[in-house]
Amino acid sequence: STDARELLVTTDEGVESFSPDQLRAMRDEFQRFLLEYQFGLREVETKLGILRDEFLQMHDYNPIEHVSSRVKTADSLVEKVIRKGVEPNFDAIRGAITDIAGIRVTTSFSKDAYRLFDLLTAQDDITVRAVKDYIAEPKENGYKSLHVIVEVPVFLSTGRVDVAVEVQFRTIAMDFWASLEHKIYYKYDGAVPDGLLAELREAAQVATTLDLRMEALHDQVRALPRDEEADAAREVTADKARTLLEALQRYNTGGGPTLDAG
Ligand code: 0O2
Repeated sequence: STDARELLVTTDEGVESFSPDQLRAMRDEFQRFLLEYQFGLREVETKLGILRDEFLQMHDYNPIEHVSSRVKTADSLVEKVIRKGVEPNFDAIRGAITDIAGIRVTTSFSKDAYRLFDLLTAQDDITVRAVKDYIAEPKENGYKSLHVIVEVPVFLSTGRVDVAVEVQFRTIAMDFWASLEHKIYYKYDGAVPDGLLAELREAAQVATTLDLRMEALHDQVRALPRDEEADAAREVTADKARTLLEALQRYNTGGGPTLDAG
């Protein structure tokens, strides 16, 4: 006789039953499996945050517009396991599905996408598992993005695990295009009409042209010599502000009203 609370699962091999304790253990194992990917994301996000802050400090320039990240939902993971015919055990899933943890890095310009890719993948605790450069070689539909699967070590109480994280680098224009294409693709359930596909390809061309023109403009502006007159004016204003501050400090400490900052 079977405990009423047991779960019966029908598989090709017949009917299997799971007790509540077994189900709880499976749930805990699944949660722990996904948690490793959360930690992997955190490690890579920290690395990207450090690169961004250091860039700002050293070059007065922020190469990152936006970072978003997600761990695949259980539903979407199960769907992919079935679609790809992966053995339903954690080791097989770990090996076969490399986008359980995903980060998207949006940059202003495509050279920043490559620069961040180089800086991240050069770090000696990062192992590169695969690279797909859809910026250099866009997909047939016009999709552009630089993808890399990296492995990052995560240190748990039980020891080290190397976690796979997919990082996608793309410009704002590429991201705008990809989000729209994604929505259209899902709306038509994959069967997008030919006319719309052609328009999407054309829009991808426009996005590429925009990227190139914006990058050229940006390079021109950065190559301009600094406006020395404006620098001098800023210096005078800063001097006046300092004098005023000193006068106010003297006033506060009883030195009397000597507000002669000019
Ligand atoms: P989601 O919802 O973003 O997670 P894979 O299916 O991942 O095992 P594949 O297709 O060879 O293998 O991987 P690839 O080419 O690196 O693409 C993976 C991800 O890139 C996709 O994840 C999308 O996020 C993005 N991507 C790839 N091609 C396209 C495209 O044509 N249009 C758009 N909008 N995004 C694309 P998912 O899991 O498909 O989707």
